[in-house]
Amino acid sequence: MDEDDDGLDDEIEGLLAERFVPVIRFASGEAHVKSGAQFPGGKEPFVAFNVWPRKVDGDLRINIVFATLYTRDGGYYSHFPGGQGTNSHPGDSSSLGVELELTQKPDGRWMAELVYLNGGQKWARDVVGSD
Ligand SMILES: [Ca+2]
Ligand SMILES: [Ca+2]
Repeated sequence: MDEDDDGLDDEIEGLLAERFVPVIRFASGEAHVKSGAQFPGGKEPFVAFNVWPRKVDGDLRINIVFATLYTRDGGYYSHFPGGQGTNSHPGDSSSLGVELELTQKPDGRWMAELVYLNGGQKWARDVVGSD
């Protein structure tokens, strides 16, 4: 099924997003990340995604943008005037993106490999790894 009519099966979109969702780790003292059954996976952030294919020099690429949504920002920022926690506020969101390269193997199976992670700047796969 391709409900968004982008030429890529929506189930494949979901599988790729599940496989390539970035892992976000927090400091052990992070006090503002919420947990509970209301969050998929049991804790924040709530992650939504958008997947779309595109051609780059004849090769098939897949772009995925992950929106990471939080109920509260604890105001932790290393350079904020006033010190840590002074910019605390409800809600917060950011996004991360990945670009994947799809290649078809001789046995007919498709393989997806990370090309880069985009979190404000592009990080190539040799920097961030592909696992
Ligand atoms: Ca689709
Ligand atoms: Ca799509």
